[in-house]
Amino acid sequence: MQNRKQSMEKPRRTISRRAFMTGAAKASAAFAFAPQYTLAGPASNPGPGHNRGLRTADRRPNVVFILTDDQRWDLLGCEGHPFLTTPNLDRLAAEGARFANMFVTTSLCSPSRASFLSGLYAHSHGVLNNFTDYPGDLSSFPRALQAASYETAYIGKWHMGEQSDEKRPGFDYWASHKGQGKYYDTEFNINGRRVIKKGYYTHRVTDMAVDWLQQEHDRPFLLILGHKASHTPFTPEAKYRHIYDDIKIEYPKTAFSLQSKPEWVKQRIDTWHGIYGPLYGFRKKFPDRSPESVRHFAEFVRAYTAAIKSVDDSVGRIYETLKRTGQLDNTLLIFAGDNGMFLGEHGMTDKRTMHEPSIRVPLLVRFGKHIRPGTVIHQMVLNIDVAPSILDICSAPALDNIHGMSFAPLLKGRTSGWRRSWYYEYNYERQFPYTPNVRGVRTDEWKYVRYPHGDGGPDRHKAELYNLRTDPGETRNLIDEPAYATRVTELRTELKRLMKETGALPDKMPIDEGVKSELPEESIR
Ligand SMILES: [Ca+2]
Repeated sequence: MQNRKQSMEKPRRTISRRAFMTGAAKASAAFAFAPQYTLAGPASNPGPGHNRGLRTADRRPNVVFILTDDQRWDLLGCEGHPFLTTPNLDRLAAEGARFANMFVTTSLCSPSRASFLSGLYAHSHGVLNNFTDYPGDLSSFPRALQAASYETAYIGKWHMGEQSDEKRPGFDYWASHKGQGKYYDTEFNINGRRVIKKGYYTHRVTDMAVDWLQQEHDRPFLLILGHKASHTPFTPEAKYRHIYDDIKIEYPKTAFSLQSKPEWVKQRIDTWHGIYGPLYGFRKKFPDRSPESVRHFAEFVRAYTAAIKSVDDSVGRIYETLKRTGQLDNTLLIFAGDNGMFLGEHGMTDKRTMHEPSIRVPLLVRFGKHIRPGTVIHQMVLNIDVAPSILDICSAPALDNIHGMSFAPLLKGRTSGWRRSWYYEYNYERQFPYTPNVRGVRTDEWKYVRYPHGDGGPDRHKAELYNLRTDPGETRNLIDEPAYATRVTELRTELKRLMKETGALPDKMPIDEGVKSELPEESIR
């Protein structure tokens, strides 16, 4: 049962029985991709990089999970990007499945990463900002796979707990670093030994991943590869730095139609997270509303986009390594982003809000013959679904009392019982005073977002209502139109139901102190 006395700092990890029934219980419904395994005796067909010691007929799948940073959903060739090409990522989609409606439940790095690992909402796992580590006593899918005798490795950006690069629970092999890392010459902690990896981040973590994959593994394995790209400070490698110099880039139209939006959206436009602000250093004098200063915005978009080119190359190397070592078709290969990114929509940069460019992320899944090539999943899938899905597909014991659902049935075309609505949450950060407290609900057709003050009184800002079918760009906020009053009432009821179901009530959050023009401290930008 929910403990109503728990403090804001104390994460709430218990959820209602109903939540359990709609989440974990469905997730644990029998849907075996892989046969139950038994560990076997001596290797029958040893060779470099091949699984050894498992009877072929009983072999469980390997898992390779690649996570990028701040890559929005359409930063992919296969999503119809106007100039970016991503042939290696497109191949995953062509040979497996692309999730066209994949969302994060909190659009912020660390909270979302913790949701990917745990299958829980931020209010339950407790990683509510970018400075909190993943709780040492909290279960995760890597810990569950390790307990099920998987060999586990984490390579790359972890980004939960700024000050520690120590090996986290659940991993046999560890190569990560403090905080954000750097695009060049990052110091890694590799199983307790600190080494500066000279060169470009994306390639160095890929080198380590390829080396690890090529080792002999006598058990099925999990590799998580965490990329720094395409997070700020956007830094493409030299060979891609100028590939988009000739591409003309302008502010999107929605930046100039804020009439129906709440006031905080209009205030954000001149800040650290707005298009007339400093643009993460691409603009030196700000705010700058002059038409010609769009050139700084264009440079920012080009650099952000070009940084993904190296990630695509990395995915190609991982793919080829799996293929060369005979593991490709027995590996569940998952590619995802941890949160979205505004490229000027509604006058915004960054993420955190509940608008589509912030909450939508890529999700590609390849798993040999188990997924029909070119599958496109349209159901709404969430970051909290990844952990239960991996455990389900690997026939590993499910995590108890989580919020996510296994998407494995969707890969087989079984859509009945899937969610039709979901809850989004974000808490105001004093260090980044450009986004309010956000509580919202999204369905296939509708989105309703409210902005609580945090003091239990009336909301701090006007709410937002969008019909996503007729207005996917969220240009017309319908909240003030009397014709939609009944719809608002329905969505408010649904929001409350979802919050109750996920154990989010009573709802605790900081006080919203409003949008401010000050820049964040330099050390946390
Ligand atoms: Ca991120």
